Amino acid sequence: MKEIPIKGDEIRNEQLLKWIQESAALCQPDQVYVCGGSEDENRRLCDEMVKTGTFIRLNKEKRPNSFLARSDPRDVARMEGKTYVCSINKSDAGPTNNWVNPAEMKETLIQLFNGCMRGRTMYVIPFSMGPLGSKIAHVGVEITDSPYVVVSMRIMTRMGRPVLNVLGNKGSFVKCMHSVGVPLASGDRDTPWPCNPDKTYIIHFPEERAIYSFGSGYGGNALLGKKCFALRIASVMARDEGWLAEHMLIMGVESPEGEKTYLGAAFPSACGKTNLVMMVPPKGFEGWKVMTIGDDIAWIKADENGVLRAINPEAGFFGVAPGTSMKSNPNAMLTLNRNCIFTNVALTDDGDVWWEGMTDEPPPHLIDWQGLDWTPDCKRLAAHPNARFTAPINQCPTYDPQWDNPEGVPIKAFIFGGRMSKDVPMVYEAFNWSHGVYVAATMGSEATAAAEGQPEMRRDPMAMLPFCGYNMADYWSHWLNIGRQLNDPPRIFKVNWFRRDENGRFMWPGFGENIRILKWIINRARGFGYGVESPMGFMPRLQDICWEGLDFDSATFYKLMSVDREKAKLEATSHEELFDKFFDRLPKEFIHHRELLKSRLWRSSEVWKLERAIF
Ligand code: SAT
Ligand code: MN
Repeated sequence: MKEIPIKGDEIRNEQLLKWIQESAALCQPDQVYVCGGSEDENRRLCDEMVKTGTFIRLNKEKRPNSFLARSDPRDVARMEGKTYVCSINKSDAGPTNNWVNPAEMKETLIQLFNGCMRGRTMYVIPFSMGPLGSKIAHVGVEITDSPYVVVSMRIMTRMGRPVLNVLGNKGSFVKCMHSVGVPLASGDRDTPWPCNPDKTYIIHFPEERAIYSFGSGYGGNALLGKKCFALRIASVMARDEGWLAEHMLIMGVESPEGEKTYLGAAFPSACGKTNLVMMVPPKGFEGWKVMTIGDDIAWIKADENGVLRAINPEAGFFGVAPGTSMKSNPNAMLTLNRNCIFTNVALTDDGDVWWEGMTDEPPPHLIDWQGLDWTPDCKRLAAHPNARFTAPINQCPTYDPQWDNPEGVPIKAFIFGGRMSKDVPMVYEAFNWSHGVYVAATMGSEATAAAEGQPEMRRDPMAMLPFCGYNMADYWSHWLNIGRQLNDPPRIFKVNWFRRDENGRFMWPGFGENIRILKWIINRARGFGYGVESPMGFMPRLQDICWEGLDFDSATFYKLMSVDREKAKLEATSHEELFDKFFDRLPKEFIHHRELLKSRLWRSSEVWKLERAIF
């Protein structure tokens, strides 16, 4: 067999060297390149991609060091139907994950990967999820044949030589193997976005802490540090080791008195986590500061004092571009002014980017995400609805230097939110930890563009449905257990910014105004701040929210907060449908919480009306 040269940084870790050699023998690339992560290396890869047509260099004055990539139109989002969790026992993957016997899946894998990198370079990307050397962080190594993945991982993670140093000779790492699945015969011309949609597989072996992804080059399918490692594999590591890996943003909110509170908030993909985490406090909230630790994933561990501390394992944003504007999210726009990768957005005539919602008036002419001429009257979207930006976190004006603190930040409250146009109130607080876990486990959300082929509304427990690497019922038990071990567990809140009126209009302005709700949450979490008991949990009355600077109609507030008792009964009853799927492992507490909720709802509404403002 021909010897495949290994170029780039030197590998001293025995296990890693062995894995590289085995992978090269299987995938048969022309060469292997170990990424050191330097500026020079990045420049060279970007220049090469400009030559091959994968990248279009954007206007150097307007967006220095930034590029546009257009994916194959068949490869534009996460593919949940092609994602597998291959635990040894099927029941450990649970009813919400696709499962195939790992031995069988490995046979498929070997066939898929055999020779799959012919004619290409195999890149080795050492990366750390979390601050280098942090006790909460972990190292991964991604092998890929996509230079787009390399430069994206350089933004999204701490990547390169320093990670090899942390790994040392004997350290262990999560194996992340990726191929676009399009080998090249000599003389073949490559396409700008090679991919293999018919043979796409995103496979996790939780016990081995290994990931194999084939056929897609897009986002969470290919940047394996993100959903595959930091959520699916890490959730299993967290179960085994007693911590939490969550689909949560981490933000700090500082009051004018200088009191800083950190919150973790879970929302399904494309529900505005990036907007929330870098919001601009509105009129009436002068002196308040919002600081950004992360917009997507949190790793959370109790310290020796029993305080939950969180790190953001990532180093970049992979955010939804459409809808982002100087009005909706100026801090995101300012983050994007240099050193960014844009995927599937439109190109302006002066070499800049554009997407729906960026400006009130679209430019008169664009090249759309598929490379076609576009004018405002052509009735097509200029950017794909799941078009994304990849940007370094430390360019964000609200960047919190605590992001790189290896100890993490102390979490005071957890917030869970879905996208629900009706029936779910804007905010309430769970009665206690286990009730909060129940509320989070039963949350629902309406479909977004981030994943292909979702039903209109689905239950998305903790926003983890597509990301939990093990049986969801065990995951709930794990959450319950974590709470039991804490002296003063964070308070748990449920929010819904997306409620609409009879005419389909959003009832709540959202964005910066959300800080009014956060302020109530923070006050409650700190043990003061008024709330009344309702059948759902504690709720603020109109006078419990700070309305300074906003003229908000009280009737709309009560509408936002109201719950139709009959619908709430139906909803509580329908939790059974979810629970039935997990009958053998469902935490018993959940049955009790459901019965308690029902009995609260079944009480005469007159009583509630007298005692409480809302129901
Ligand atoms: O999984 S991705 O990172 O591609 C997008 C998402 O679901 O948030
Ligand atoms: Mn996400």
